[in-house]
Amino acid sequence: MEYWVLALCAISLVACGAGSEQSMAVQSDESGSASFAGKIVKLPDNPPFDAYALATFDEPWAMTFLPDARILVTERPGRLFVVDQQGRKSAAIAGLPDVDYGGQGGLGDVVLHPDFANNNSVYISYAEAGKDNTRGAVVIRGTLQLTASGGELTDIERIWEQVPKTTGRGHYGHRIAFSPDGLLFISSGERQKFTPAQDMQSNLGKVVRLLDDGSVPKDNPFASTGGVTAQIWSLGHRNPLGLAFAPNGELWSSEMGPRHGDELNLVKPGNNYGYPEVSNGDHYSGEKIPDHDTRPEFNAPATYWVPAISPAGLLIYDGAQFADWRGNAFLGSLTDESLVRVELDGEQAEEVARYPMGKRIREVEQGPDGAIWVLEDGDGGRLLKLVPKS
Ligand SMILES: [Ca+2]
Ligand SMILES: [Ca+2]
Repeated sequence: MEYWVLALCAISLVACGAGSEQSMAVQSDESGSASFAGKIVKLPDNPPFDAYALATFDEPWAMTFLPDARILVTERPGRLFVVDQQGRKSAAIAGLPDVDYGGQGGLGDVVLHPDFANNNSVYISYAEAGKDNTRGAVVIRGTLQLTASGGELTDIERIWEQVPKTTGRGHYGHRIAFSPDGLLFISSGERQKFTPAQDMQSNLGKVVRLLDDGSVPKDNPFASTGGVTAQIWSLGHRNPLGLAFAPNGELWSSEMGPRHGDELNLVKPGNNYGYPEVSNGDHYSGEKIPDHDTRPEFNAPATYWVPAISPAGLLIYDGAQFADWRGNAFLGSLTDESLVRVELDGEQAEEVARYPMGKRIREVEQGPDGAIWVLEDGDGGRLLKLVPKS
């Protein structure tokens, strides 16, 4: 249905142009990338980019680009779609597991195996139910068989799970990123239970590092301890909803703080990022948490936010379209309804711009042509393509 509406909009500029939005087709740019169709979106504060809305979703959570520039998009209630550069949405991909949808949980991230072009292997995270009203995040991999109208996920294998499962439906984290050398990193939230972030018998409140089949690399910092501890790459995290590698190979993570104190961390092996012992925010109960500077043995964030921005998706930009922004981090802000641009300089980071988007921003990605793409949060969340102002 949506495909035909969009196609009609692309043809008939008058019929679909409503209010502040106008429909238009966009020509190929100088880099020769494919043209795309979309409705131009009026943003609140005249940012240095134009935004085009390509498609809408029911609680979109994550996206990633296929080699042919189509986009995989997850919806938190449990659906996965393929969208092309014209905004045409496939039927929901078949074969996905049932997810525990509710609270902050459901279907989560999707990323491609580094050798996807040859093995069609994708990695997907989601919340699953356990015994006695418990839940936890899981990562699976499967083979993505695409067809003209949609596709199917087959050969599903369980790669990883949060240990232990806990009650509640918050702080799954469950972002996935492959390193430039092909290792699998997963951010794991502390499930709103605080102390697991410092418990080395649990992989909650951690970033874990695995081989692509889910086994543990021998050179992990705690590999010799064995068990779940061997998975741990870094600890003391709260709810790390952003996880991204910079072009120089550094791993960065954005993390929801408690009441204020959101963080951007440079993630290093064996390092402890302090939660819940320290935070530049405080508990929602009003109970104080000592600031990071009281406990120098814990890694302080490269930068932090008081008041909170509630960071979700994270991108370290490396494209040609916004050449001045290469090496900058972009964080999608939920509560501030903005896109936040941060300059990275060694171990330091500094917010340099904030672009109001008028909607909660859940996910940020870079397209193959160097455009910046975002997903709005919630029901009716739009897929937006951001290009330099024409
Ligand atoms: Ca993504
Ligand atoms: Ca911290």
